[in-house]
Amino acid sequence: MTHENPYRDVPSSDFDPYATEVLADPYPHYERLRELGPWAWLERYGVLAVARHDEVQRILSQPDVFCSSAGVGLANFHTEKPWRKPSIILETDPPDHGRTRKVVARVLSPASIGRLRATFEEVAARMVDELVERGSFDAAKDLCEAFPIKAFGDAVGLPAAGRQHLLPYGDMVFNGFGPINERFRSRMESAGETVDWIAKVCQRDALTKDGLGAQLFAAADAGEIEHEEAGMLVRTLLSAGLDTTVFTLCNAIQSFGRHPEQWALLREDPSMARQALEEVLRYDSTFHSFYRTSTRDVELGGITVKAGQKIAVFIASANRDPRRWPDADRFDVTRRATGHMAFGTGIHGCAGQMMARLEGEIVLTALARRVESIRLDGQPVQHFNNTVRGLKSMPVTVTPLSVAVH
Ligand code: OVM
Repeated sequence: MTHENPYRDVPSSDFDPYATEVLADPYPHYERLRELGPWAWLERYGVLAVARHDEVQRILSQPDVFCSSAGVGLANFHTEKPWRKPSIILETDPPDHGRTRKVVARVLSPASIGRLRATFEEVAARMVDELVERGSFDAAKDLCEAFPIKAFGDAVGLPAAGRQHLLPYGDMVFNGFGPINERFRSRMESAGETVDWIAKVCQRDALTKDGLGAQLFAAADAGEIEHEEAGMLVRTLLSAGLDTTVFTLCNAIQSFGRHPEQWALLREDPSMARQALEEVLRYDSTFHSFYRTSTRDVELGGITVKAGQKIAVFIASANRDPRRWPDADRFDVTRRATGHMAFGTGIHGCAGQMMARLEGEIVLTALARRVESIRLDGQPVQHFNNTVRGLKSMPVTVTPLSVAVH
């Protein structure tokens, strides 16, 4: 089925961002989309799309005109029923958004998460020591999944049992921003137990007394939000905080495995870890696309967008736009990658980005201090999801540095 293009000045495209072969390697497709012009009409889904850095940034910087309360997925909450209760931070607009965002921003502030650094470093050191000892392992499972599930899970204050539900839940959420396709449906078939466990651990009595979850409930005690809202914001931490960091770690190790000369730069100077992580996020963004909906007729990029229009925003494409980035397709940890939009931008820009950076920096630093070289043993196995890109398996062999750098 194709949707007729109501925009005279916008080229139509049969591009399907959710096709398996596109998800396998989206970048050539993004290039064609950017070359079509500032806008494209995706006839398969009946939405406008932007894929260039400039338009992506403009749209995300005008939350009053390009709103989130109609959902940030393909589904329009004004006309379709959301598959779960909308998020009270992601899928809301000002002024409602500001109240919840303020609480989450404090819980995830640099000062708050700075207190987690020493513990995170111990967890990473222990895991990486053991893996380097083994030599060959599945970097996706044994490190990129294991680290956030342990470190972030403990930080939130989750019980140890049941954490195997975290990644499948995120997989549902991120598939849910796309169409109701086979990928979403097959994930939902086994949803029951997962959703039940998530609901249970969003309750105060399931959480430790000193974690990030408890801090959200303390904000409710202080009258900043309702107690029920605190539980909803714990759900946000669990929705947005696991698959994203897991896949970012996967993409980092994969990029370094494929670019040994870049690994050599980081290994020689582990203090580059934070900068290198920014380049990973630019070059191989985890989050690929989400949507905004226009609240009125508005001119942008040479057209008049009609009120109530769903717009697909390809942030991973903006991060490869040659109009913004010299040699955009080159992975180069020495470049200035700040200004990438892997975390979005504007008032809805990732609230957990400092947490993500902390986790990424700590894992990369732990590796850089111990690992001479990373060899990918065969092709990593991709995890296919409608919105986020990462791996489910990445067999590697690492050689230890003869003298560990500390
Ligand atoms: C939420 C939520 C879920 C997924 C992603 C996200 C990227 C937020 O439930 O609020 O931010």
